[in-house]
Amino acid sequence: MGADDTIVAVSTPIGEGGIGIVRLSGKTSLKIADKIFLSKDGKRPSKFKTYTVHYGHIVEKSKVKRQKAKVIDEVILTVMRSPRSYTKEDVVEINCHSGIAPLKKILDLCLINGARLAEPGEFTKRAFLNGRIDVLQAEAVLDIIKAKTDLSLRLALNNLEGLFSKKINEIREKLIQIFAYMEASIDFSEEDLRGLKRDNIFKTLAGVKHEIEKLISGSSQGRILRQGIKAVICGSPNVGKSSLMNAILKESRSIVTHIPGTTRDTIEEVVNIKGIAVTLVDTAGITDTDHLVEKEGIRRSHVYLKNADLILLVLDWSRELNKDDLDIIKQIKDNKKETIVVINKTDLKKKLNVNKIKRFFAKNPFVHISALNMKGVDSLENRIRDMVWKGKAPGPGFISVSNERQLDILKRSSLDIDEAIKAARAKLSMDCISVYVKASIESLGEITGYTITEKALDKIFSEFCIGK
Ligand SMILES: Nc1nc2c(ncn2[C@@H]2O[C@H](COP(=O)(O)OP(=O)(O)OP(=O)(O)O)[C@@H](O)[C@H]2O)c(=O)[nH]1
Ligand SMILES: [Mg+2]
Repeated sequence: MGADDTIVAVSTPIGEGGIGIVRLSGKTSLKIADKIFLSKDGKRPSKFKTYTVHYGHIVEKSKVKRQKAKVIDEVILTVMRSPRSYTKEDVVEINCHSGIAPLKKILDLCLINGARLAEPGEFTKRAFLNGRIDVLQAEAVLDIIKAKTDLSLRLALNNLEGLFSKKINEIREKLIQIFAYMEASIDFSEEDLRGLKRDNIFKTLAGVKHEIEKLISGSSQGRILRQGIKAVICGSPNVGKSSLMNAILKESRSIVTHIPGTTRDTIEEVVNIKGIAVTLVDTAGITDTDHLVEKEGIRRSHVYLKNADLILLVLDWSRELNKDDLDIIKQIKDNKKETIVVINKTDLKKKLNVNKIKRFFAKNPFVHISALNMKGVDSLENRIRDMVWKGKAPGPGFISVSNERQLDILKRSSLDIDEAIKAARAKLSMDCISVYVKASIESLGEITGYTITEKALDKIFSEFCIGK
C-alpha cells in the first residue's frame, strides 16, 4: 500500500511555546534529516537506531562552497523506523523551539529537500492505509484530541484500543457465517446441510438485530460524552440565577446584585459536571419590558430555552410565587424540556408554597439550595448527572458510536437485517434473503474501513488538522 512520497507538517499548534514539533513520514524522511540536521557527535540520522533521541542543530547549508552552514535552531531529533511508528513508515520528529520563525524555517527546509506538505489527517490516514489501525480507531484519534472531560477521553481511548471495532467485527463475523451457510444451501438441498436449519438463520438475524439496536440506542450517551449538553438557568428577576451560575463555576463569572434585571444578556460557560461537559447558560430574568437592550436579552433567553437539553428553573424560597414566576413556568411547560426545579435562598425564611409548584412539576426532581452559601450545589450536580444518564451511566469498558457516519451505517445495516428477517418469514428463497445479509455485511465493513470508498475516506480525514 505504501505511499511513495514523504510528507511533512508542523504537528503542534503554531504559536509561542516551549516546544514545537515538525514531523516527517515516508521513505526519504531520514535522508531529508541527513541534509538539515547536524548532530553533536557528527553522526547522520540515517545511521541512527530506531527509537533513539539525538541532540543537535537544524542547519541551512550555504550554496557557496566552504562557507559554514547557518544554524536555524537547537533541536532534539527522534527517529522511529518503519514499521514500528505512527504511520508504519520511517518517521522523524524534530523538537524545536516553538515560534513561528523556527517552525516555518524548518518546515521550509524539509520541503526544499524533497518532502511534500501533509494534508489534514494524512499521518493518521497513512496509519490506516498501512494497516496499523482501522477507520474507527482513526476517528478515535480525532475524538481524543477533542475530548473535553475524563469520561469522553475514556470513550475515545476505548475506541482507539479497538473495543468498538472488536464488537463490530464480531457482529459482522456472525453475518458472514450465516451468509456462507445460505450460499451453500443454494447449491445443496437443506437435508444435505445437517444441523444447520432455517431456524438458525432466524435466531442469528434476530440476535444481530438486537446487538445493532443496542449500539444505536447507546449512541445518545456517546454523543453526550463527546459534545456535552446545554443547561439553561432560567427564572424570574432576582431569584439568584447568576448566583447559581457562579456557585457551579466556583467563580464570579456573572454579575450578581440585589437589583432585579441585573443580567441583561445571556452568559455562557462550559463546566465539567460529574464528567459531563455542560454548557451553562445564565439568562435574563425579565419577561416584559420596553427597553431595547432588555428586549434583545429576553429574545435570546427564548432561543436558549428552545435549544436547551436541560432547564434549571430557579425559584425563590423566601417569597410567594409571582406573575413572573408563573409566566416562566408556563413557557417551560410549553417547551416540554427536561427540567430540574431549583429552590434557592433556603437560608432565608420560607414563604414559597412548594406544593403549588409540585402541581406543575409532578414528575420533576426538586433540589433545595442556597447559592449564597454554596449549600446543595453538589446535590444539584448529582441530579444533573442522573438526569443525563437516566440511571445508565457509562462504565469503564463503555463503547459507543462516535459520529454521524458510524450511526448512519449502523441504521442502514439494521434496516437490511429487517428486510432479511421479513424475507425469511415470508419463506422466500435463500438467495433472496442473502442479498440483504450481504448488504448488511458490507455496511458493517464500512464502519471499520474494511470496505470503504476513497471519497468516504477523504471525508473522514478532512476533519483532522494538518500535522495529525
Ligand atoms: N439570602 C440569599 N440571597 C441570595 C441567594 N442567592 C442569591 N441571593 C441574592 O439575591 C440577589 C439576586 O441574585 P442574582 O444572582 O443576581 O439573581 P438573578 O436571578 O441573576 O437576577 P437577575 O439577573 O436580575 O434576573 C443578590 O442580592 C444575591 O446576593 C441565596 O441563596 N440566599
Ligand atoms: Mg442575573
